[in-house]
Amino acid sequence: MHGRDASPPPSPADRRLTAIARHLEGSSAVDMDSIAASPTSASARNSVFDHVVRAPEDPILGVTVAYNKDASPVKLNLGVGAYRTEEGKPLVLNVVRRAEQMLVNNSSRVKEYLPIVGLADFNKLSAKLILGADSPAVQENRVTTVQCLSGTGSLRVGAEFLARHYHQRTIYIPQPTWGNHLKIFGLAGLSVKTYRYFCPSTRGLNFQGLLEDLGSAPSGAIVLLHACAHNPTGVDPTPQQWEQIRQLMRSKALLPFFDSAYQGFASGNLDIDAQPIRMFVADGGECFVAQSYAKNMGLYGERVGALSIVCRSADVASRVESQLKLVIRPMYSNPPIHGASIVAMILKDRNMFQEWTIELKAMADRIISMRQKLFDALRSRGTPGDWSHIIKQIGMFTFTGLNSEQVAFMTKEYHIYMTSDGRISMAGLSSRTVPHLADAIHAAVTRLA
Ligand code: PLA
Repeated sequence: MHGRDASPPPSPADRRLTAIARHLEGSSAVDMDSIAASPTSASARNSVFDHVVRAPEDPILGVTVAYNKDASPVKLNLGVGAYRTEEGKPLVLNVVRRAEQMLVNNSSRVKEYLPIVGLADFNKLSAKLILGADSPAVQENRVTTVQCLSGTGSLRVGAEFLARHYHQRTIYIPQPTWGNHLKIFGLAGLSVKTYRYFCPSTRGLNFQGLLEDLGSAPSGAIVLLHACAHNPTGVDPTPQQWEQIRQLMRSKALLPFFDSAYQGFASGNLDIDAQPIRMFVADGGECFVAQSYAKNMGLYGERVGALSIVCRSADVASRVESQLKLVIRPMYSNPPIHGASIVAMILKDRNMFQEWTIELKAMADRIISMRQKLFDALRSRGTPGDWSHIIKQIGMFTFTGLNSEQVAFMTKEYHIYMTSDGRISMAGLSSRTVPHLADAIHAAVTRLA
């Protein structure tokens, strides 16, 4: 066997993935022959990776990289959606600290591997949290839930499962959407298309466009839906619009894949924010849900999340789960235990759950109060334009309407860091920093109209 290439020749699917990966890395196809033939310096000749092109930073996480390099005392990071206190500090919830303390004090706890699908209690409780404690789908064992690496990992495992086992390989994602969606689903081997979602002139939902695009999607296509607090627009359908979307999707057998990264952050209430998902589950049809505890429990770096697949029978659900294990095992074998143990403890204990909902509501309320403060600050400066969308939009972000030139100006002159699409993380603002942001926006829109 030595010296033989054991791998089979690349399949068309492999070649497609490589092409996507190259594209995402920011490099076009690489001509290996011309590299081998071209004269190179002695040191460069030594590397077998000479052809590797420097990739651009991630459009969201790269903002933090740039922010960290800035020495200015007034710098402000409104890029990544991470909650900050009024003092501008990251927050670990009291209830999370308490749960961690109890875990540490319990000497009977060990660090064995979890099963491939993760912590059983965590999975059951996560399904109930998103689908409702009295959900018939949960009671009838029609839901399979697997613990995954936060929201991203849950989306990726769901995407890989669909690419292997679902007859339709096209997924529709909203335009715009969280930037990682395209990459997650594309690299899993699905063909990604967009549906109209946002109307720049009204800064609201393009409901007509959405209905038209989903209405002309091929039967069976997968549709990615943000459960609440749409990222980056902060614009959600109304309950009546959700009902129309549901009817249209079910009539065309479109498969809903919900991304729930902000349960509790939109309204401050966990049940209200889960309502769109529960509407789809209540009709008895299939549904995918990716849940993240990054934001609502502040467990960002612990990477805790879950993928639930609602099926039509318990038998199908258990077969689906057996295949999810085959997806997960060669990816990361099994998920980490610590974060899921914290979540399970909080969801299981009545008092801790109650304490969590209060802390969650306080985070949501602080974000809402920042919206009002920023709106008032722009109004008092007489900043040109209608800024009412700041108070109308929902969740962690405001989609300001600032263009990339204005964003670049604010970063250069005011040391304010945000994504180039004009999205700001309201959770990163405080009463102290609102005037600085308002000054920057005012200067940007008056100088670079
Ligand atoms: N889905 C949506 C809609 C998100 O906004 C995010 C995170 C995730 C999934 C994934 O979160 P998780 O894997 O950490 O659970 N979006 C952030 C961070 C907050 C990021 O880009 O990774 C954002 O700033 O948009």
